[in-house]
Amino acid sequence: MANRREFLKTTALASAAIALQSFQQNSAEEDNRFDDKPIKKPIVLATWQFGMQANQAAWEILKKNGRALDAVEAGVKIPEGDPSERSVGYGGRPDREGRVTLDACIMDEFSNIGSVACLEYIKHPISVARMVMEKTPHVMLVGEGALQFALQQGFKKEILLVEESEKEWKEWLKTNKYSPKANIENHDTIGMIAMDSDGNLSGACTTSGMAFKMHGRVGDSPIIGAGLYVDNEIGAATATGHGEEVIRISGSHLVVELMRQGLSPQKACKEAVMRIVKLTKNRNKELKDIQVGFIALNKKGEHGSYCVQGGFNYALHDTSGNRLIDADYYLKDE
Ligand code: SD4
Repeated sequence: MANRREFLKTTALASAAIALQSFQQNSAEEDNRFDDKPIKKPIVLATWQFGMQANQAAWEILKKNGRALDAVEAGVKIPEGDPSERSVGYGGRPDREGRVTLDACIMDEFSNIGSVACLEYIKHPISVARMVMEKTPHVMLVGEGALQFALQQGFKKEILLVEESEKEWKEWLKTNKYSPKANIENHDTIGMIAMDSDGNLSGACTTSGMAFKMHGRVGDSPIIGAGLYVDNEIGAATATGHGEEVIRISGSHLVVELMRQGLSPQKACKEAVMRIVKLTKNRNKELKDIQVGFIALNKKGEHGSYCVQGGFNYALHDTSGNRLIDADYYLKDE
């Protein structure tokens, strides 16, 4: 009997020791995911050159330990409100009917989402998207309904078509064969992703979309999973370029899922672009006519980007300052 008791005691102790060891191993593995370097935060990334100014506005909030959500909204409002930025918000190029229609979405650390598409007359679609997120039971409002909601919320109705954009559109009407063209050097959707000092992630994406698009056309930018995706456990990604191609692969969601599988932000962006490359070739379309760029950030504060063709860059602001980084790209010397 004593022997049996001894045996049971020893076995119980041994199982407890094994359980403890395995718990410690699991915890160590968990920790190892983040043990290389201390996480550099806060941090904010935004597409294109105008991301520099946008980052500065976001940084004002992040440096005071503000929330990433507030930072990304404040950040993208800079190009939205600037009439000289002709592909976002006020001043954006119109559709082929001469109407400025805006797309935007926002996502926070709790996976709250809000979006507006084909919204006219409102300078800051990102703030309307945030209100859709915070004040409605829905996640997306479009066209007339989005405008109606914005006006109810107190947004001002304004003419967004500026002289320059109108001139360009009239010129385009004369010469273009009615096929909307994505300007490869000048794809200027702003997508911004940030991690605040609490380590929480949020993102925002806003655009006037492809210049001279068909009226009613919606790109990737207001579509959660395409133009933007945030998973507070893993990371965040956003896209710029030909929305049709980004939507085809659910681009930003794909980048985040690739990071979940262990890829670095850089490799995840590259893998997503390679998916576009493959599908374009399979569909016998010309890759040289396409530009798509992704930027991504993971929970370790690592970031990366990749695009189809050269010329895409992104602005990065962390505790070492604000700078512009050229994205690596697929179509070299072709
Ligand atoms: C869209 N992704 O509407 C946007 C376009 C873009 O510069 O990035 N334009 O498809």
